[in-house]
Amino acid sequence: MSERRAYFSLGTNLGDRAEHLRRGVECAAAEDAFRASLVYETEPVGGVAQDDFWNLVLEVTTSASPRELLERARAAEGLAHRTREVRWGPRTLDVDVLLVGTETSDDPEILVPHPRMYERAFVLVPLRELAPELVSEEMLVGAIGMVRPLGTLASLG
Ligand code: PH2
Ligand code: MG
Ligand code: MG
Repeated sequence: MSERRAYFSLGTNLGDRAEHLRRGVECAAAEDAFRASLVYETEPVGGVAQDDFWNLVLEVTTSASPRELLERARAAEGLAHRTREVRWGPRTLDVDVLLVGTETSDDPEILVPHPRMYERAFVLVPLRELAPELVSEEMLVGAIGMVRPLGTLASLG
């Protein structure tokens, strides 16, 4: 498989959010070249009352398969001791595979493109920062949840 660009969404609203994102980026990127968006403070989407999230999007240039990228996402969540108590509830780190080049996957464990990504401003705003050709203005208008840029990951405590 030749290289193409793949995108992950990372989100955290429990514990040391900067540290979870930093370690998550390192783990999800593995040996691949990568770029990270700014970190955004984002309103929780999905109806569960909880603290604001910090979200970013990570681009990797990779020949890894969707399944391999899912394994990286799970490993990154494991590093943050992610537990699953409430669906869409608070979490130390959530790592989702969004896109893998132009590939699609209908494996129920790893749906690509991510089925809810186009509804969510916390995904589309940072994705547009890295890949403006993938996110039109119309898509942004339809997306839900307030987002506010905080700064680069390196600049955050
Ligand atoms: N993740 C969810 C549900 N809601 N809201 C924000 N702002 N950020 C998230 O990462 C997030 C969410 C499920 O994965
Ligand atoms: Mg998610
Ligand atoms: Mg997830």
